[in-house]
Amino acid sequence: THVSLSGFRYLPGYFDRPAQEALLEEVRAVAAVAPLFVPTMPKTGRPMSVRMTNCGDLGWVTDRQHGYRYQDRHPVSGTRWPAIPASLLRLWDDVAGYSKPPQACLVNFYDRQARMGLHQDRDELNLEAPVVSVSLGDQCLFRIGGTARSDPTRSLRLSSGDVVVLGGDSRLGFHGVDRIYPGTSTLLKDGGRINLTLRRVEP
Ligand code: MD3
Ligand code: FE
Repeated sequence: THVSLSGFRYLPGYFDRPAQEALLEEVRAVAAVAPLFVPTMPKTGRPMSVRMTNCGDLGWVTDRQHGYRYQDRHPVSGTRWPAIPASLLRLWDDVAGYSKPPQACLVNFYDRQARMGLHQDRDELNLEAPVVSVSLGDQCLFRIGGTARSDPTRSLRLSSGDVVVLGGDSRLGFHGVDRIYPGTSTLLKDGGRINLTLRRVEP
């Protein structure tokens, strides 16, 4: 791609179809133990359009009262998050170039109408470790810009099995998901898109 941020790596088709199916089963097992929840915006309490869950020692959550944060418990059930699947730990070892393992894997589920507005990820104490993203299911229009909201952005259509590594300067780039393209994948029976992001939260 032509994103001019250092440390941005796009690995199209990293996971083949059988590997995507195996990963989807792992994600279903995670969601069976740690059900998808509705994240709400700080202060306004406005629900986001994506549904979320996590695996790992820490999970990213948000609600009206306490805002964006990482915590070791599911916000509804109060139980610990399930472990990060071994296949995702292997992915991190393969592409992250970071010696310590990921602590959090955020699972975002997008139905055909869901979006994610342009934002920066800066709730992690560790901003040197990259974020590693995996797309499953329907394609999306992903957008990434520079470290100022007003910087120009580039758009990229992400497909099932694609991996993106956000390191270096791209780690603090503004980014978001402008739209889902319904019916562009047969991986999820009922359509939609799943994004997994592996993160190191602490130094
Ligand atoms: C660029 N997720 O969970 S993944 C998020 O497709 C998030 O669900 C989007 O943004 C999604 O925070 C985009 C690609 C991604 C993930 C993390 C990044 C891009 C990033 C962190 C910094 C810069
Ligand atoms: Fe993000």
